[in-house]
Amino acid sequence: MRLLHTSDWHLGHTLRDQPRTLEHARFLGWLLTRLIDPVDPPDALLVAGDVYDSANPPASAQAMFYRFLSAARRLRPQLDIIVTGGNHDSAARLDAPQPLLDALDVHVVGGLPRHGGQLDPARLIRPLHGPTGAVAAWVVAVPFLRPADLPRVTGDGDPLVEGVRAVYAQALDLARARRAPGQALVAMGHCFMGGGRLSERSERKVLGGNQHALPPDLFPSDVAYVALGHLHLAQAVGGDDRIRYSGSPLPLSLAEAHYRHQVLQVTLRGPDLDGVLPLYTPRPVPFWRLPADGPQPLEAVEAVLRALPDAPATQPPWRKPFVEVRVQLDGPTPDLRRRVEAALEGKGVRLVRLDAQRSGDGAALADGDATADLTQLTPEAVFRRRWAREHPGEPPAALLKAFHQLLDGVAAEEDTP
Ligand SMILES: [Mn+2]
Repeated sequence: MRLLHTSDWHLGHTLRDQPRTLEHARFLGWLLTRLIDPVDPPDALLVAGDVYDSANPPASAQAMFYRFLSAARRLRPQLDIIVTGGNHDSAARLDAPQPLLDALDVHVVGGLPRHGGQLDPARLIRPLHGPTGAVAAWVVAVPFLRPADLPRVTGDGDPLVEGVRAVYAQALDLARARRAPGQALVAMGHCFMGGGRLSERSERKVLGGNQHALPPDLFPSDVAYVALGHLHLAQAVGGDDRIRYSGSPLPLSLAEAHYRHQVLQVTLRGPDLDGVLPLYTPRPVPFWRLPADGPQPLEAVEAVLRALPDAPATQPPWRKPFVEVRVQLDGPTPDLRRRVEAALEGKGVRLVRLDAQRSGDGAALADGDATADLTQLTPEAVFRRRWAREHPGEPPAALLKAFHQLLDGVAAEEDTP
């Protein structure tokens, strides 16, 4: 049987106030075409968390999600659709429409299901049907686990890691008990596994950071495939082909511009993994970091930006490239943003990040004098240290004079009762 594994849609995401709505609509439209691919249509769709970008997604993002589910069901009446919650999702919000989604036969697990205060593992497991309609696999659909969700486990080992292990063990045991010979075991999760590569800016560390990276041995060798969400770069964990992040379908920060965004087509043969194939997602909006080979002095950067082709007259606003501009500064440049924006005039791009690197020595205010105490430094000394952090040489006399005028003004205000 074939699974499509995807995650980290982050519907409702904005990049510096720029909506991603039409990019998401493009992706979901593309995904619908994959569901009805005449050559290799999937038998199940697994969405491993971070459906939404925030716990309070805009109504438009929720409408997009429901429109997708309803279209998917209409196009593929027999498709198994399993969705789990991520750390960006509100578990309760994902779970709230379950009575309606039950009618569509869409299985959503927003948060860890409980019954009478106890984990209810039966809600975590679902049969997956192969092309003939017979059960071909069982999925253990575990959502993002918050520390408060975890069972208390005593004994050796980190209590959080062992709590996660206990949840998977209980659910996997139940799935093992239900499956017939020849049926595969599949797990889902939204977590940070040891050995994964992080994106620079768009993933939050979960379960308290790196020290809580989960070990791949949560998934014994009888688990044919593990569909993970959370890391935005598609990757197999620790070189194990079975345990995979599909990555996000769209770049969610400029740092992800060079990822090859994808969903994964997973083939199971009987109880075993047969193969994993990346299906690359469309990238309707270019992401540019300029200059391409790193920060340069402002004049050189302005030349690079002015040399960009002018925007085609027919370009709709949502297709304008997202741009990060990287500048090397060697002194104060109060009109930096204005100059960059002027150089980009007419280029039809969206400036989402202006990265100014300064050639000062980068020292902290108290560097070189560990005993320095703000109460023992004059305001001018603090000002000089702050200057030295970002700029070479002494501060200009006019700037010092302006600083003292401000200081006198503040002192005069403090004197007034
Ligand atoms: Mn995410």
